Amino acid sequence: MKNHIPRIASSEITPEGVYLDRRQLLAAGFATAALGTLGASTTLAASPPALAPLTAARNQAVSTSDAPNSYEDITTYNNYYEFGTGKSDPAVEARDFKPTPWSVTVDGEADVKGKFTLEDILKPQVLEERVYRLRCVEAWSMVIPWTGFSLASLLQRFKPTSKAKYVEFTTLLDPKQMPGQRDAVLRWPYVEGLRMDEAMHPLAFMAVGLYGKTLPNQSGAPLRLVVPWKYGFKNIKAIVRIRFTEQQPRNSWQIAAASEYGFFANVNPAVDHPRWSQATERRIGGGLLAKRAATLPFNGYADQVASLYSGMDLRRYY
Ligand SMILES: Nc1nc2c(c(=O)[nH]1)N[C@H]1C(S)=C(S)[C@@H](COP(=O)(O)O)O[C@H]1N2
Ligand SMILES: [Mo]
Repeated sequence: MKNHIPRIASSEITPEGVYLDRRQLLAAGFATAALGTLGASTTLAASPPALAPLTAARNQAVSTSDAPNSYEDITTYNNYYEFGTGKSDPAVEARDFKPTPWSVTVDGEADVKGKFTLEDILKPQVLEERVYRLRCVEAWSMVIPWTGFSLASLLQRFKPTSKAKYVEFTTLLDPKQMPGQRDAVLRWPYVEGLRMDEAMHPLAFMAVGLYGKTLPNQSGAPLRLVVPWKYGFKNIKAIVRIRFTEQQPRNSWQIAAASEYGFFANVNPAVDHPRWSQATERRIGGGLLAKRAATLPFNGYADQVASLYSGMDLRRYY
């Protein structure tokens, strides 16, 4: 596949985070818009939109040394039900999705509320790269080099009030662009949530890029959550709303099947899904004969996050 992006060695030697260059974003927007009008060209129409580079230093302290999956694996094996339920559907069905212009509405228990453009959101952020493991509830895993910024650095700007106990995220609702939303496979729009202390944890991340480039549509462009110690479904894509709440939000998978998917969704090899074991996982890209690996508590991030749940019965709060 033409889009296999080689690892950018400069990210290892850049001494510190680089402020996002506004021109990078504009370039991304223009690239997408230009493709729309030049769609008559067969080569262009057949290729995904050109994705602008996003330069950022790797945060080695939080990055895994596991080998990252290939760009091709990461962008052709996706769960994104707005674009179909098959793993290879989103790469095809999300091709014409428009992630620019974009804005995010912030409301609920916060002092700073309103509608913010993606540029507003990105302007003060120092982008960094983090290589995180992702463990899907379906018992497969990947290793993904994201570019983005800490979720806490974004949420603090909205000055959540003392009543804000949770934060809820919502994906765009647009059945015209998202054909999967014409089917009732889930209740739309897709909703996810975190407890405030989880959201403020330094590992919680907002991604705008992948492999040193702007996020491709199937990966959740232009803005998606990455919470590496939780099952993949918490990592909500194409976020248009952030709401601070006193009550625990009801997330889409819990609404769909509460006995199978909980609110916390912490990766836990000791608590099986009612229909399959969570004890092991298959690393995507390892080939069919590759050995399954043991799934680790909190997906291997227990040292950093287990204390968030001390005293909680994780069989009950799955
Ligand atoms: N809006 C939205 N976000 C979503 C999903 C979805 O169907 N819709 N699927 C989730 C699931 S089940 C997983 S495993 C991850 C997959 O992220 P990836 O495709 O970037 O690997 O996205 C999550 N975020
Ligand atoms: Mo998943």
